[in-house]
Amino acid sequence: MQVRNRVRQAPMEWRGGRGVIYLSWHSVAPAGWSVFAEEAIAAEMEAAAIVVEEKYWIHNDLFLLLRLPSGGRSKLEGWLLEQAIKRQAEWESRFREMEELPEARLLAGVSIIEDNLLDLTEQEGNADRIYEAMKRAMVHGQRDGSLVRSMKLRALEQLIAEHAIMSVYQPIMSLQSEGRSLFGYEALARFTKQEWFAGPQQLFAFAEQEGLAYRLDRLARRKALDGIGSLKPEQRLFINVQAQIINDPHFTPGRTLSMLERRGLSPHNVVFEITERTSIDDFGAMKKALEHYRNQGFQIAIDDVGAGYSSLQSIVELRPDYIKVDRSIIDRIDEDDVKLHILHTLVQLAYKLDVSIIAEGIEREEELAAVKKLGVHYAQGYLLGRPGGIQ
Ligand code: G
Ligand code: MN
Repeated sequence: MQVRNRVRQAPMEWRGGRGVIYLSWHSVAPAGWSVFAEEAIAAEMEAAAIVVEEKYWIHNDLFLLLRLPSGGRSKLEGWLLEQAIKRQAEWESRFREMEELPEARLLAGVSIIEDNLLDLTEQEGNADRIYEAMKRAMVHGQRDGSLVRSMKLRALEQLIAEHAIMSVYQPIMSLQSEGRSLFGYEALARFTKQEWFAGPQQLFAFAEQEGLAYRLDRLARRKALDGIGSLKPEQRLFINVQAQIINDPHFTPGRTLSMLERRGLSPHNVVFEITERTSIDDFGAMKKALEHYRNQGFQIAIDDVGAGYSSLQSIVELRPDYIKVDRSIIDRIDEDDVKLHILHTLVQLAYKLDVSIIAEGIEREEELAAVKKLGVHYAQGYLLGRPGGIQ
């Protein structure tokens, strides 16, 4: 293995940070890559878009040593990631097209060299730091999609730090009396800044993957309670909590209680909707945690029943007060006998267990009529009300 290009001495006057971008084609031997890359970099330099201080080729892997603008580490990291993502995406698509390699993937990673305070003219140490940075960029780039993941993580951390989250409320209607009456609302989190995520669900899923689910959930719960100023004492507020949250030492009712009391409400107004994104593996611990809340008057709903990841076991083990039937069962239920049978069975079960059923995702009058006819107690969906403010 031969490393071409030697480290050149950096100019005296410059004291900004530096960063490395690593680029490597996954499982192809890209014949024209080095010519392509050299030309692309020359064009970038010409346009003064980036300053490439040095290029290092190791076989077909390319390491670019870039000058970064001045600023704190976080700002430099954001800038470098943005530059890298742009080049990775653009060069990948251009090179794929040129070489007719539609499947080829360009892996990319970055790292920062924190040397702004050091004298860059000191050759010794400088080369070591560059080599260490090359290794870090290479490790970062080994996983497909590393740059985007890092960007998402930054965006998520920023969102949590800035509390860039709000709550909207979707009405839940009672079907038990003639006509429809308002039973309560489900609080749904909305993010004010989420350019890196398709929607709230993707954001929550990513947070879970990165171990930030607890913090995001806690923030969403607080925001949900912040907006309930006009909830009436007889109305219920349904708040989503992920099943895993019971492991969170901060998940204690104390704060929720005092927040409710300040608003003239009590635990009887609040229903925790348990969502099973991954299966619950310790029902014992879950039951114990929920017992604590129930003793204070909070109620429990099992969310998304009938969807892939939610199990009947949670109904057996947790004995909820409400069962929320997933909208996949409700969608066109009036035209599907199997769906009707499933809901009918769940309704029978609910009556036997003395539990209430809520049908989610009602979008059409026919669906509403069908669930009402089966004896479903409550309904929610765009037909009955979009997520919005509390009326
Ligand atoms: O999993 P959970 O039931 O908490 O999901 C709530 C999500 O479903 C929210 O993002 C909400 O906007 C959405 N939603 C609510 N009602 C409807 C509906 O009638 N149709 C569809 N497609 N989505 C709905
Ligand atoms: Mn829900």
